[in-house]
Amino acid sequence: LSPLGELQIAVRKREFIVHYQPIVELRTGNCIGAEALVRWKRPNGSLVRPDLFIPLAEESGLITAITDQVIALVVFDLNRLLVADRSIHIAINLSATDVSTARVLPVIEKALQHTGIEPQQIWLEATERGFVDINSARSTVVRARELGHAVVIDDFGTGYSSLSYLEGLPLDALKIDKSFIDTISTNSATSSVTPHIIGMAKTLKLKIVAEGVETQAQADYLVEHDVEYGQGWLFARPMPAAEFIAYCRQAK
Ligand code: G
Ligand code: G
Ligand code: G
Ligand code: MN
Ligand code: NA
Repeated sequence: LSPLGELQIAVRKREFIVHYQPIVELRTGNCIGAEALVRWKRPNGSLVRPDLFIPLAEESGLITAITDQVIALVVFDLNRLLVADRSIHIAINLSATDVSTARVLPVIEKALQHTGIEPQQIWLEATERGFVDINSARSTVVRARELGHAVVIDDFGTGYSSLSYLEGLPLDALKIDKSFIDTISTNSATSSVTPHIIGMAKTLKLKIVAEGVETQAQADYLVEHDVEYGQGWLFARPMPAAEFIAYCRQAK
Protein backbone atom coordinates (compact mmCIF):
# COMPACT_ATOMS: atom_id res chain seq x y z
CA LEU A 1 0.00 0.00 0.00
CA SER A 2 1.29 3.47 -0.87
CA PRO A 3 1.72 6.16 1.81
CA LEU A 4 -1.30 7.92 0.32
CA GLY A 5 -3.35 4.72 0.41
CA GLU A 6 -2.45 4.26 4.07
CA LEU A 7 -3.38 7.83 4.89
CA GLN A 8 -6.72 7.45 3.08
CA ILE A 9 -7.51 4.42 5.25
CA ALA A 10 -6.43 6.30 8.37
CA VAL A 11 -8.88 9.09 7.51
CA ARG A 12 -11.67 6.61 6.84
CA LYS A 13 -10.99 4.76 10.10
CA ARG A 14 -10.49 7.99 12.05
CA GLU A 15 -7.08 6.95 13.36
CA PHE A 16 -6.19 10.43 14.68
CA ILE A 17 -5.85 11.73 18.20
CA VAL A 18 -4.94 15.15 19.53
CA HIS A 19 -2.33 16.12 22.07
CA TYR A 20 -2.47 19.48 23.81
CA GLN A 21 0.51 21.69 24.55
CA PRO A 22 -0.22 24.28 27.27
CA ILE A 23 0.15 28.00 26.55
CA VAL A 24 0.99 29.98 29.69
CA GLU A 25 1.04 33.59 30.80
CA LEU A 26 4.79 34.13 31.22
CA ARG A 27 4.61 36.52 34.15
CA THR A 28 2.42 34.25 36.31
CA GLY A 29 2.76 30.77 34.82
CA ASN A 30 -1.05 30.55 34.57
CA CYS A 31 -2.32 28.18 31.90
CA ILE A 32 -4.44 30.15 29.41
CA GLY A 33 -5.08 27.28 27.05
CA ALA A 34 -3.33 24.96 24.64
CA GLU A 35 -2.44 24.28 21.05
CA ALA A 36 -4.13 21.20 19.58
CA LEU A 37 -1.51 19.03 17.85
CA VAL A 38 -2.72 16.06 15.80
CA ARG A 39 -1.07 12.63 15.88
CA TRP A 40 -1.81 9.60 13.72
CA LYS A 41 -2.32 6.59 15.97
CA ARG A 42 -1.39 3.51 13.94
CA PRO A 43 -3.25 0.23 14.60
CA ASN A 44 -0.02 -1.05 16.26
CA GLY A 45 -0.34 1.80 18.78
CA SER A 46 2.57 3.94 17.56
CA LEU A 47 2.05 7.68 17.21
CA VAL A 48 3.09 9.40 13.97
CA ARG A 49 4.00 13.08 14.28
CA PRO A 50 2.20 15.55 12.03
CA ASP A 51 5.27 16.72 10.13
CA LEU A 52 5.44 13.17 8.69
CA PHE A 53 1.90 13.15 7.24
CA ILE A 54 0.51 16.71 7.07
CA PRO A 55 2.47 17.55 3.88
CA LEU A 56 0.99 14.50 2.10
CA ALA A 57 -2.43 15.33 3.52
CA GLU A 58 -2.15 18.87 2.13
CA GLU A 59 -0.97 17.71 -1.30
CA SER A 60 -3.71 15.12 -1.61
CA GLY A 61 -6.58 17.16 -0.20
CA LEU A 62 -7.06 14.76 2.73
CA ILE A 63 -6.20 17.64 5.05
CA THR A 64 -9.77 18.98 5.07
CA ALA A 65 -11.06 15.66 6.47
CA ILE A 66 -8.24 15.62 9.05
CA THR A 67 -8.99 19.21 10.10
CA ASP A 68 -12.64 18.22 10.58
CA GLN A 69 -11.62 15.25 12.74
CA VAL A 70 -9.35 17.47 14.85
CA ILE A 71 -12.23 19.90 15.44
CA ALA A 72 -14.50 17.04 16.53
CA LEU A 73 -11.79 15.64 18.82
CA VAL A 74 -11.14 18.99 20.51
CA VAL A 75 -14.85 19.30 21.30
CA PHE A 76 -15.07 15.69 22.50
CA ASP A 77 -11.89 15.87 24.62
CA LEU A 78 -12.34 19.26 26.24
CA ASN A 79 -16.04 20.15 26.25
CA ARG A 80 -16.39 19.94 30.04
CA LEU A 81 -13.16 21.80 30.77
CA LEU A 82 -14.02 24.62 28.35
CA VAL A 83 -17.52 25.06 29.78
CA ALA A 84 -16.21 24.94 33.36
CA ASP A 85 -13.40 27.43 32.69
CA ARG A 86 -14.04 30.27 30.23
CA SER A 87 -10.44 31.48 30.54
CA ILE A 88 -9.19 28.43 28.61
CA HIS A 89 -8.62 28.76 24.84
CA ILE A 90 -7.70 26.05 22.36
CA ALA A 91 -5.73 26.93 19.22
CA ILE A 92 -6.51 24.72 16.23
CA ASN A 93 -4.04 24.62 13.33
CA LEU A 94 -5.54 25.36 9.93
CA SER A 95 -3.86 24.47 6.66
CA ALA A 96 -3.57 26.94 3.77
CA THR A 97 -6.56 25.27 2.08
CA ASP A 98 -8.72 25.75 5.18
CA VAL A 99 -7.83 29.44 5.22
CA SER A 100 -8.36 30.06 1.52
CA THR A 101 -11.80 28.41 1.33
CA ALA A 102 -13.30 29.23 4.78
CA ARG A 103 -15.26 25.99 4.60
CA VAL A 104 -13.90 25.17 8.03
CA LEU A 105 -15.92 27.95 9.70
CA PRO A 106 -19.38 26.34 9.39
CA VAL A 107 -17.78 23.02 10.43
CA ILE A 108 -16.64 24.63 13.69
CA GLU A 109 -19.99 26.39 14.19
CA LYS A 110 -21.77 23.09 13.87
CA ALA A 111 -19.30 21.28 16.14
CA LEU A 112 -19.84 23.89 18.87
CA GLN A 113 -23.65 23.70 18.69
CA HIS A 114 -25.15 22.07 21.79
CA THR A 115 -21.79 22.14 23.61
CA GLY A 116 -21.79 25.38 25.61
CA ILE A 117 -18.27 26.14 24.32
CA GLU A 118 -18.00 29.80 23.31
CA PRO A 119 -16.52 30.61 19.87
CA GLN A 120 -14.17 32.98 21.75
CA GLN A 121 -12.56 29.88 23.28
CA ILE A 122 -11.46 28.59 19.88
CA TRP A 123 -8.45 30.25 18.31
CA LEU A 124 -7.55 29.56 14.71
CA GLU A 125 -3.86 29.32 13.93
CA ALA A 126 -2.32 29.36 10.47
CA THR A 127 1.21 29.84 9.21
CA GLU A 128 2.15 32.77 7.05
CA ARG A 129 1.83 30.45 4.05
CA GLY A 130 -1.89 30.32 4.77
CA PHE A 131 -2.18 34.04 4.04
CA VAL A 132 -0.39 34.16 0.69
CA ASP A 133 -3.70 34.32 -1.18
CA ILE A 134 -4.44 37.60 0.54
CA ASN A 135 -7.98 38.32 -0.64
CA SER A 136 -9.47 34.97 0.32
CA ALA A 137 -7.41 34.94 3.53
CA ARG A 138 -8.77 38.36 4.47
CA SER A 139 -12.38 37.31 4.02
CA THR A 140 -11.82 34.14 6.08
CA VAL A 141 -10.13 36.12 8.88
CA VAL A 142 -12.89 38.74 8.90
CA ARG A 143 -15.61 36.08 9.00
CA ALA A 144 -13.81 34.05 11.70
CA ARG A 145 -13.60 37.15 13.89
CA GLU A 146 -17.28 38.01 13.27
CA LEU A 147 -18.05 34.53 14.60
CA GLY A 148 -15.98 35.29 17.71
CA HIS A 149 -12.77 33.35 17.05
CA ALA A 150 -9.32 34.80 17.54
CA VAL A 151 -6.97 34.41 14.58
CA VAL A 152 -3.32 33.71 15.24
CA ILE A 153 -0.45 33.77 12.76
CA ASP A 154 1.94 30.88 13.39
CA ASP A 155 5.72 30.62 12.84
CA PHE A 156 6.01 34.42 12.63
CA GLY A 157 9.29 35.65 11.19
CA THR A 158 10.03 32.62 9.03
CA GLY A 159 7.72 33.24 6.09
CA TYR A 160 6.87 35.70 3.41
CA SER A 161 4.88 38.29 5.23
CA SER A 162 5.88 41.91 5.36
CA LEU A 163 4.61 44.30 7.98
CA SER A 164 2.40 46.19 5.52
CA TYR A 165 0.85 42.93 4.43
CA LEU A 166 0.03 41.85 7.98
CA GLU A 167 -1.33 45.31 8.80
CA GLY A 168 -4.09 44.63 6.29
CA LEU A 169 -5.37 41.61 8.23
CA PRO A 170 -7.41 41.91 11.43
CA LEU A 171 -5.32 39.40 13.41
CA ASP A 172 -5.42 38.86 17.19
CA ALA A 173 -2.07 37.31 17.98
CA LEU A 174 1.13 36.03 16.51
CA LYS A 175 3.47 33.26 17.53
CA ILE A 176 7.16 34.00 17.32
CA ASP A 177 8.87 31.01 15.75
CA LYS A 178 11.03 28.81 17.95
CA SER A 179 14.12 29.56 15.85
CA PHE A 180 14.14 33.12 17.25
CA ILE A 181 13.53 31.98 20.84
CA ASP A 182 16.45 29.51 20.50
CA THR A 183 18.92 32.38 19.99
CA ILE A 184 18.01 34.22 23.20
CA SER A 185 21.05 34.49 25.45
CA THR A 186 23.32 32.94 22.84
CA ASN A 187 25.89 34.84 20.79
CA SER A 188 24.61 33.62 17.42
CA ALA A 189 24.23 36.06 14.55
CA THR A 190 20.42 35.86 14.59
CA SER A 191 20.15 36.69 18.30
CA SER A 192 20.17 40.38 17.37
CA VAL A 193 17.13 39.78 15.14
CA THR A 194 14.89 38.53 17.95
CA PRO A 195 14.24 41.94 19.58
CA HIS A 196 13.29 43.29 16.15
CA ILE A 197 10.81 40.45 15.63
CA ILE A 198 9.30 41.27 19.03
CA GLY A 199 9.25 44.96 18.05
CA MET A 200 7.41 44.17 14.82
CA ALA A 201 4.78 42.23 16.72
CA LYS A 202 4.27 45.20 19.02
CA THR A 203 3.99 47.58 16.08
CA LEU A 204 1.11 45.45 14.87
CA LYS A 205 -0.50 45.72 18.34
CA LEU A 206 -1.02 41.98 18.55
CA LYS A 207 -0.81 39.59 21.46
CA ILE A 208 2.46 37.67 21.31
CA VAL A 209 3.04 33.99 22.03
CA ALA A 210 6.65 32.78 22.13
CA GLU A 211 7.08 29.22 20.83
CA GLY A 212 9.58 26.61 21.94
CA VAL A 213 10.55 28.21 25.27
CA GLU A 214 12.99 25.74 26.81
CA THR A 215 14.94 27.66 29.45
CA GLN A 216 14.23 30.00 32.34
CA ALA A 217 16.69 32.50 30.81
CA GLN A 218 14.52 32.67 27.68
CA ALA A 219 11.35 33.12 29.77
CA ASP A 220 13.00 35.92 31.80
CA TYR A 221 14.14 37.68 28.63
CA LEU A 222 10.64 37.47 27.17
CA VAL A 223 9.03 38.91 30.31
CA GLU A 224 11.58 41.77 30.25
CA HIS A 225 10.61 42.43 26.65
CA ASP A 226 6.88 42.44 27.49
CA VAL A 227 6.04 39.22 25.67
CA GLU A 228 2.90 38.02 27.43
CA TYR A 229 2.51 34.34 26.54
CA GLY A 230 4.73 31.31 25.99
CA GLN A 231 4.64 27.68 24.98
CA GLY A 232 7.42 25.12 25.22
CA TRP A 233 9.27 22.41 27.13
CA LEU A 234 10.03 24.71 30.05
CA PHE A 235 6.32 24.65 30.89
CA ALA A 236 5.02 21.42 29.38
CA ARG A 237 5.20 19.06 26.43
CA PRO A 238 2.24 18.20 24.24
CA MET A 239 0.14 15.75 26.27
CA PRO A 240 -3.05 13.68 26.06
CA ALA A 241 -6.33 15.43 26.93
CA ALA A 242 -6.71 13.88 30.39
CA GLU A 243 -3.24 15.08 31.40
CA PHE A 244 -3.91 18.54 30.00
CA ILE A 245 -7.12 18.81 32.03
CA ALA A 246 -5.17 17.90 35.19
CA TYR A 247 -2.38 20.33 34.24
CA CYS A 248 -4.88 23.20 33.84
CA ARG A 249 -6.44 22.61 37.24
CA GLN A 250 -3.04 22.71 38.95
CA ALA A 251 -1.37 25.50 36.90
CA LYS A 252 -3.86 28.22 37.89
O1 G B 1 3.49 18.37 17.51
P1 G B 1 4.54 18.53 16.45
O2 G B 1 5.74 19.31 16.79
O3 G B 1 4.97 17.24 15.86
O4 G B 1 3.77 19.35 15.25
C1 G B 1 4.48 19.73 14.12
C2 G B 1 3.66 20.69 13.28
O5 G B 1 2.55 20.02 12.68
C3 G B 1 3.01 21.80 14.07
O6 G B 1 3.89 22.86 14.22
C4 G B 1 1.87 22.21 13.18
O7 G B 1 2.27 23.23 12.30
C5 G B 1 1.52 20.95 12.45
N1 G B 1 0.25 20.48 12.98
C6 G B 1 0.01 19.90 14.17
N2 G B 1 -1.30 19.61 14.30
C7 G B 1 -1.90 20.04 13.16
C8 G B 1 -3.25 20.02 12.68
O8 G B 1 -4.19 19.57 13.35
N3 G B 1 -3.45 20.53 11.44
C9 G B 1 -2.46 21.08 10.69
N4 G B 1 -2.77 21.57 9.48
N5 G B 1 -1.18 21.10 11.10
C10 G B 1 -0.91 20.60 12.32
O1 G C 1 2.39 24.42 15.19
P1 G C 1 3.87 24.22 15.50
O2 G C 1 4.74 23.75 14.43
O3 G C 1 4.45 25.48 16.01
O4 G C 1 3.88 23.19 16.76
C1 G C 1 4.82 23.26 17.74
C2 G C 1 5.70 22.03 17.68
O5 G C 1 6.92 22.25 18.35
C3 G C 1 5.05 20.85 18.36
O6 G C 1 5.13 19.76 17.52
C4 G C 1 5.84 20.58 19.62
O7 G C 1 6.02 19.21 19.88
C5 G C 1 7.17 21.24 19.33
N1 G C 1 7.64 21.91 20.49
C6 G C 1 6.88 22.56 21.37
N2 G C 1 7.60 23.11 22.34
C7 G C 1 8.86 22.82 22.03
C8 G C 1 10.08 23.14 22.68
O8 G C 1 10.16 23.82 23.70
N3 G C 1 11.19 22.66 22.09
C9 G C 1 11.17 21.92 20.96
N4 G C 1 12.32 21.51 20.48
N5 G C 1 10.03 21.61 20.32
C10 G C 1 8.89 22.05 20.86
O1 G D 1 10.65 13.04 24.73
P1 G D 1 9.61 12.32 23.98
O2 G D 1 10.11 11.11 23.26
O3 G D 1 8.36 12.04 24.78
O4 G D 1 9.13 13.35 22.83
C1 G D 1 8.24 12.96 21.86
C2 G D 1 8.19 13.99 20.77
O5 G D 1 7.62 15.18 21.29
C3 G D 1 9.54 14.37 20.26
O6 G D 1 9.88 13.63 19.13
C4 G D 1 9.42 15.83 19.94
O7 G D 1 9.26 16.05 18.58
C5 G D 1 8.15 16.31 20.57
N1 G D 1 8.39 17.38 21.50
C6 G D 1 7.49 17.91 22.33
N2 G D 1 7.98 18.89 23.03
C7 G D 1 9.22 19.00 22.63
C8 G D 1 10.24 19.83 23.02
O8 G D 1 10.09 20.72 23.87
N3 G D 1 11.44 19.66 22.43
C9 G D 1 11.67 18.69 21.50
N4 G D 1 12.90 18.56 20.98
N5 G D 1 10.70 17.91 21.10
C10 G D 1 9.50 18.05 21.67
MN1 MN E 1 0.91 25.85 15.36
NA1 NA F 1 4.47 27.03 15.07
